[in-house]
Amino acid sequence: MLVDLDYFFAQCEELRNPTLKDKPVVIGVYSGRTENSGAVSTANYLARKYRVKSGIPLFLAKRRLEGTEAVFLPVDYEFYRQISDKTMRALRGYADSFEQVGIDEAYLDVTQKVQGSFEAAKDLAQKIKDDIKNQHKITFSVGVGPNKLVAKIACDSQKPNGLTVVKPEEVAFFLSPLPVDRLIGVGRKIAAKMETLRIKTIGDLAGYDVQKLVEIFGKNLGVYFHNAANGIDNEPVQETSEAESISRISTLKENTRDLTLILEKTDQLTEDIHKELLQRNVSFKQVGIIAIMTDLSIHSRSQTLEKPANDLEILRKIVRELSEKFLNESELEIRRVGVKVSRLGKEETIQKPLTSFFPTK
Ligand code: TTP
Ligand code: MG
Repeated sequence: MLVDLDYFFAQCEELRNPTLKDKPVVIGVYSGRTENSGAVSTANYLARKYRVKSGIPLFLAKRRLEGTEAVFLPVDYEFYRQISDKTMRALRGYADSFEQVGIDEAYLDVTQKVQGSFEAAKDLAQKIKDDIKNQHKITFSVGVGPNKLVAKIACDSQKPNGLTVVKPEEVAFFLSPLPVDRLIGVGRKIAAKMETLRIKTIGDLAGYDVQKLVEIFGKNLGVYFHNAANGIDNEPVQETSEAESISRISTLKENTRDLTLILEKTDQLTEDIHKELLQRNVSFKQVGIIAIMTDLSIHSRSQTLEKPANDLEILRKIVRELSEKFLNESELEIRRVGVKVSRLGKEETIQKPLTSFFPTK
């Protein structure tokens, strides 16, 4: 399966402000030169109706949305990363192996889970969509196929909130009418070159003599195009490891050296991190704080524990000690603070079940 979160950055903004849902929403990368210079990072589907999409200049997006209730927001990558992490962690639990690609996409190998059945895979995909919608209020599109290549194109064919299953015997029928540039690796230039060869669709490419493709595009690309057009792909889903640390960072209400104000913020961050530790059932062996000062310099302090822990009180105590110590060692006011736990371990390795302490016969 390939899972691709819907209009991701804009969906995150809707998540924290649901009143945006019935308005066109545009997330912009503002270059800062003038108020409107920059490009569209993404837009929700309402904005896309006005031909506003990733990559177009912001001034053009503004013009196309003139007279609407459109809302323009700057990218808040940290927030999107948090939503992404949470969603990816949930998705991971449904897969035999899991490979995240980019902030809003992941491949799930579910072959074992569904014992090779595409019917069962479809049901599983629907269940994942429902579960994650209920728990995290996030929607996404899923493509199910016999390999990564087909799953990806299947996913792209129906968005947002889509579920598209392409069984092995349907691959040729599904792929052949699509334009060649739907294949990864066929960009504008190559598509133009192919058009001169009268190759417009994936079907045209699939039927094209492979020797000729090799002559024109070289051995690697030529063979790749031939295989891809025929839906052949043997790339495994490559397990990506879970993040080895959990961190949170936040801007203080005002620049300050007041320990109470700082601890108020770090306590919040600490609680948040602790929730995630419990959710993931992991312990930590290292605790750190990060301070960004008014001159934007970044400082960190950390402490390593003798034994792994997962206790909120321990975590809070260390964060408080580190913060106090850091304040004594610095002079500037603090602008942002962060907390980080690392050297994470699976909980069962530290806290054995009670029964394990009973003598065994
Ligand atoms: P995509 O998955 O390509 O786009 P999307 O999630 O916004 O929309 P959908 O999947 O429903 O078609 O990209 C994921 C995020 O990456 C997107 O929300 C914003 C960011 N992005 C950019 O910043 N610039 C770009 O040109 C693209 C394509 C994406
Ligand atoms: Mg997406």
